[in-house]
Amino acid sequence: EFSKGVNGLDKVILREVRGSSVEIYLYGGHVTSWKNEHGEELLFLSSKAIFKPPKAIRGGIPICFPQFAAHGSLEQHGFARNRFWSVDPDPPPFPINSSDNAYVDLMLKPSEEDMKIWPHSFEFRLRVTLGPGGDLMLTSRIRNTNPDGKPFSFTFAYHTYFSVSDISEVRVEGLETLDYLDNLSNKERFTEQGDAITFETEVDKIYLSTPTKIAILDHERKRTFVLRKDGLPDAVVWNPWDKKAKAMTDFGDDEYKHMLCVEAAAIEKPITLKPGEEWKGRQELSAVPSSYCSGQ
Ligand code: TA6
Repeated sequence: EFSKGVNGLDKVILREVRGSSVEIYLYGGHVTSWKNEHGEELLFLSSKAIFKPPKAIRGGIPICFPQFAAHGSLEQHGFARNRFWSVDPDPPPFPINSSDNAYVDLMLKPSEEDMKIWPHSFEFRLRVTLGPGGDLMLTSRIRNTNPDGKPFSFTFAYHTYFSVSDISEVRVEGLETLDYLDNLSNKERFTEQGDAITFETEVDKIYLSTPTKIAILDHERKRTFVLRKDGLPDAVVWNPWDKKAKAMTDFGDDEYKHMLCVEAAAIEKPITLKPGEEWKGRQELSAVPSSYCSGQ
């Protein structure tokens, strides 16, 4: 259903019969809440998040498009997360459109202003789906609608902030032995160790050619997040830790202890679309009791 969120910003709430729910702000096409059937919040949203354009909302699932990170003329992580999206008037038939899903279709097209900083026309359709078991799915379809025959290239990420009880009790499985670019040492390329990743300091790594499934285990809450992705070969893992946390005005000093970003992305190899071509990038999140997932 539609309702008004913080500062009167429009948001959509999806509900599922067993009680799970998702909230999406039209500002940024930004998922800010994903609750399980017990009403437990599964995503991190900073208590100091600023719900005021042009600042991106700190937490949930920011959409990074047409660029991940900062280089060239575009602002950090592009501009999709800083724009007002609309409800898609005529969504394309999505294959996962089974009747027991709750979903909403949002659409973003560039404004005249946007065309000045990124001279391409596109249609970005985002479907947010809450499945019968409380799974959260995001499907992005981006089409090049340039009238002048020009292709364009972009990088992309679902910048997902997971809520965790205590970052020092969290393990990530699925990225062992992979190569990554370390954002903390000038994007130098390293190879990850052979066992699950744990956290005791700032991490900002872009893992390359990652598997379609990544698990984030929260020991204390006996909960495992499973991230499944399609069309998104890379995965960013980020925790700002204490120093960077203090430097962010829209982030509580201690909040780094209760969040971890694991971001399904396409970064190393930008995606190029010719006019008329469409790219699809999907991520599916589920939260399962840890016993279910250990050793899988
Ligand atoms: O997720 C990795 C990252 O690129 C970090 O380097 C950090 O900048 C983070 O994104 C947050 O970026 P933001 O623009 O949302 O503050």
